[in-house]
Amino acid sequence: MNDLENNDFGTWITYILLISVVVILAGFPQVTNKTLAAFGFIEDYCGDGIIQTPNSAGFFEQCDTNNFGNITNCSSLPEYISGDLKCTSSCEINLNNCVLGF
Ligand SMILES: [Ca+2]
Repeated sequence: MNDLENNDFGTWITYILLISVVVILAGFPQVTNKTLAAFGFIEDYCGDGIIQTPNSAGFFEQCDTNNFGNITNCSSLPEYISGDLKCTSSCEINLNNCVLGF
């Protein structure tokens, strides 16, 4: 019985370790680009505040964080009269908050 209890304890420790690894790996992609850049593995990435066409991942960024390049707001775009531009976490311009003119 005592051996069985010890085995149960070992099994729980294993589960806890596995869950910890999964939680750490699940959070890792959020810091990957910054971490890779900090160590010099990549130079240009979505989230560095600079629009690259393309960035190190080969993606042509439309915006980056609060940087929209020559576009200053929704009304600088044809058809739109007001509203706030958003830059998605994948560096694409989101016009959902822009108001269309008529
Ligand atoms: Ca970038």
